[in-house]
This record gives sequence, C-alpha cells and structure tokens, in this order.
Amino acid sequence: MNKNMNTMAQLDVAAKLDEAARSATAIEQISLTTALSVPDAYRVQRLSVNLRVARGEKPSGMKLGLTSRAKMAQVGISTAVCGLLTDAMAVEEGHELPFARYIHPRAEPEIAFLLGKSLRGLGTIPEVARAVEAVLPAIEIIDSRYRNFKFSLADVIADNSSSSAYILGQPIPTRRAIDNVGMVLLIDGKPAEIGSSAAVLGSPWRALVAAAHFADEYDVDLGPGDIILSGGATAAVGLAAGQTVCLEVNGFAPIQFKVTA
Ligand code: OOG
Ligand code: MG
Repeated sequence: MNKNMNTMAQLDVAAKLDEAARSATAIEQISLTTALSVPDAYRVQRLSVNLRVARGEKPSGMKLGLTSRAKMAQVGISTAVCGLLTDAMAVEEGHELPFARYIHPRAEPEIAFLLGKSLRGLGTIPEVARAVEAVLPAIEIIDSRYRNFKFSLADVIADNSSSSAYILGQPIPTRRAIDNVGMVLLIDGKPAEIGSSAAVLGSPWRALVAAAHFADEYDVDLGPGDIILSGGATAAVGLAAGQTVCLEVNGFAPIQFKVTA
C-alpha cells in the first residue's frame, strides 16, 4: 500500500462518500482496504465538500467533533476533529427531519457560535471572542456513512466528521456566559442525555480556538455569518421516526424538531 494517496485516489474516495450520503447507504470503512493518513483524510473531506459546493451548496462554517470525553468514549477515538458545514445541512428549528434521508442519524447537544469577523490568524480565547457576534444552542445530527457507525480516526475525518445536519436556536449576544451551562436533550419529553457545556474542552470557547487553528492548518475561510459548532457535550442519541427531539440549554430558548418517516 502507498504511503500517500494520489489525487485521483482521493477523489475516488470523496465521490464514494458523497454518494453514500446522497443515497443514504452505508459503505465499508475506507481504512480497511486503503492506507489513509490523517492529511489524506482531510484532503478527501475537502474534495467531498467541493462536490456539494459544485451542486450549489454554500459553505456555512465548521463543526468540531470529539471535543468531550463522552463523545470520545462513544466512538473510541480521543483526537478532536473538524468538518465543514454547508447551508443544505441547516434544518429550521421547529421543522421536520425526514429519517429516510439518513442512514443511522444521531442527535447531540452543542453550543454554536455565529461569527461577525474572520477567524484567520486568531489563537487565543480573547481574540476569537472578538470575532463572535452571537452564541446559540444547537442540535447537531451526525450520520456516519460507515456501516454500524464504526470508523478509524482517518475514516471519520474523510467522511466530513459525520456531518449531516444542524438545527440552531435563537442567537444571544456573547455577553451571556456559556462556559458551564446545563444542557438537557429530551426525546419525546424525557431526558435522554444531561450534561454541561463545560464538558466541551472545559469551555466551548476552547473549541472555537481549535476551529481557528484547524482553519489555518487546512486553509478554510471562516468569517461573518459562518457558524462554528463546538462539539457534542454528551454522547449522541440514536434517532427514530416519530420522535420529537428537544434541547434545553440554561438561559436559552429551547430548540425542537420532529423526526418524520
Ligand atoms: C464524529 C463526529 C463527532 C461531535 O460533536 O463530537 C461530533 C462522530 O461521532 O460520528 O460531531
Ligand atoms: Mg457534533
């Protein structure tokens, strides 16, 4: 096996993952048959998002993943990752999420940031905080394109870190403290996961610093209007058609959506 994939091989894998997402059909882990390094995987991720952009989707920000112990433990990987968001992944609060569009979707409670300025070159919490216009609660819907939701670090990065949809709550000015706020994810009115935003790297602000570093390393433009998802504060919850999913974050209006067939 080669040490580094060539561009054709990267494009091939990107197209395969893109098609798996479009057809909601699980595929075998790439790393089982192909030597995939982490830099290769980020390249594949970018190429697969480029396919979406070529179809008219607009980049809308970045998601951080595996930033809490609960998330790391759930998938057996303890390295933070990032993925790229597009406007087609945004689902309006109160709307419906069609289950048939996904393979095995899971919901997770997150804190999101709405940027007012570019993150380029910023490296500390006070610096990145000045680039933020508002903070919001968010539910991320992740959906691994791999069978049984099983993957290696490089596999999940190539698969755009399982990005599939996100639902944002009401934005609130950044003066509101978000370092340690209670978060409850309810399924049909019953608490399914309970946690705190502090589970995310000690504070979601650290995830924003990580986003700035990832953006510099992988040359991603993040600026006014873009959303940064800081990562699930608890384990993700598997969804089923018919459920009503609600996220309550202390100090914010609740977010709710229904999973339809
Ligand atoms: C990887 C994506 C992780 C998060 O918030 O930690 C993620 C996965 O769990 O499939 O989005
Ligand atoms: Mg997430």
